[in-house]
Amino acid sequence: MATNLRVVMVPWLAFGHLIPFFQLSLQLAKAGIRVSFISTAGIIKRLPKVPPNIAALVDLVAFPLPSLDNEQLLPQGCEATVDIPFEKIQYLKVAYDLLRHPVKQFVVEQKPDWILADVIPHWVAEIAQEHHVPLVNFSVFSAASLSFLVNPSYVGGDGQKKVRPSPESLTAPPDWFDFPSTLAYPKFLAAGLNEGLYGENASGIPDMERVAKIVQESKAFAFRTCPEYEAEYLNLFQKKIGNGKPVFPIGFLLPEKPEIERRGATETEIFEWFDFQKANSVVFIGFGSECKLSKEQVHEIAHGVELSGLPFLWALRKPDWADSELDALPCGFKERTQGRGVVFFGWAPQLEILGHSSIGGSLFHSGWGSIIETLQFGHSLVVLPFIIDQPLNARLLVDKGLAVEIERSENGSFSRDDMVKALRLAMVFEEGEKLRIRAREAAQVFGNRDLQDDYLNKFVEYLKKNGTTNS
Ligand SMILES: *[C@@H]1O[C@H](CO)[C@@H](O)[C@H](O)[C@H]1NC(C)=O
Ligand SMILES: *[C@@H]1O[C@H](CO)[C@@H](O)[C@H](O)[C@H]1NC(C)=O
Ligand SMILES: CC(=O)N[C@H]1CO[C@H](CO)[C@@H](O)[C@@H]1O
Ligand SMILES: CC(=O)N[C@H]1CO[C@H](CO)[C@@H](O)[C@@H]1O
Repeated sequence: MATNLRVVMVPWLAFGHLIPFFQLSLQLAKAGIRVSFISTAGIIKRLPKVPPNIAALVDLVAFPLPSLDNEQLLPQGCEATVDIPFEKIQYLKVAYDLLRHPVKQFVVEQKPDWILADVIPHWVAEIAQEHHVPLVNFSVFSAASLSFLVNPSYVGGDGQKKVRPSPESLTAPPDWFDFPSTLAYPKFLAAGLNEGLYGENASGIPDMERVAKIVQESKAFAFRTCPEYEAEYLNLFQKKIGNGKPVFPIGFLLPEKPEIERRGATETEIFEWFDFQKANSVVFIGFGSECKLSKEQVHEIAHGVELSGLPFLWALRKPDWADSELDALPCGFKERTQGRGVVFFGWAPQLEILGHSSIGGSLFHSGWGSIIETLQFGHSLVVLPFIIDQPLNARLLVDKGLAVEIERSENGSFSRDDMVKALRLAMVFEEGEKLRIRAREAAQVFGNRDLQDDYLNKFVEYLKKNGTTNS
């Protein structure tokens, strides 16, 4: 089964990117492809273990993260976006861009057949071109989100005049969409997002310019998705943005069922508590680690969950503004929800929790990775999006009848009463039955390993046939 094919992976330093790149590395190794996964030394230590049967094919390449002249801009030991506040991410990009030299050296020495890159390392496009290694952009976002975010006139080829779009343009479906769609950002997010995409920032290169370089040099695009969910957007991406280059839906890269190692005391308690709950009755609540919620937001969520009367399990990291775990929640919340709900601080075994039969729904930020993890079990979704692609993902889920989105005011605030309505609709109200049925049906796609493996295999075939060695 082993081939001589060698692939280099260059993911961005966010766990929402690192983990899918890591999963893809394991899958390619299973197909006999040799993979070099490039990251920083600190990140490599934080990755899951490579299963022993494929360890020989997965090379975890650890370069030290270059330090900045001004160390205050990026504290030592902070190597992933989750380690730093949002405003510091620009400095992480500055340090990350300095990896250009060791990565180039690595490519020169190793002469891989393919490079699979994220968009943040735009310099990989130059390395690929200079050393004649074909490049594939692997997107950890859905095709719908990228079709919206990547502006074809901005990324399309050299010589074109690049006009920075207005924030208002993000509040409606873009004019390159050639079918009806409801994808759009709420006004309160548009200005910040537009600045994030097109603003220069400390690294001197806007994110959309990074995207443009990678898009132009890529021979093909790979998406962590499948056409059963969003064929229309995959086609749109190929036509309008990918310039007709091959676009591969490579399936959801479902993680293997986690091996249950020893459980800590809190985890044991939770799973024992689960066993007393009715099937499909408990709401899982989790907002990931990248969006840092304010005190008002966390407290409003808490009040909404409390007033909903539903059993819940909330995975919450202690926010920076809270002095202690207890201080993160409204006064008396714990006592008032005793027996009905559990707040789990620290790292929660999310996949194992979502797979438990007592879970019936999820209240979350609608990040793409979490959507995949949740829908594979067919849970009903209640979405409250905050950053980057989350609002677009939420819209698409609502369009497809798979989620209820919590109402927001003009300034982005949301109320406990709207949360109660959305939660009860998704979990118990008669009117929500259709939604619950659709979500259960979605598991036949999202949780279907055979289907997902078929898509991945088509991509593997392409890598094997169309790399440097054979082209
Ligand atoms: C945001 O809007 C809500 C509802 O319209 C209002 O009650 C609240 O005071 C506003 N918050 C801010 C910070 O302006
Ligand atoms: C890959 O290569 C094969 C033959 O080498 C060719 O027929 C095929 O069109 C190529 N596929 C793509 C998607 O470029
Ligand atoms: C054009 C394209 O597909 N770009 C994507 C490449 O992959 C990164 C990482 O997921 C995305 O952020 C890009 O938008
Ligand atoms: C120096 C600079 O331009 N900083 C901006 C970088 O981007 C973030 C997020 O969009 C802004 O908040 C900073 O002001």
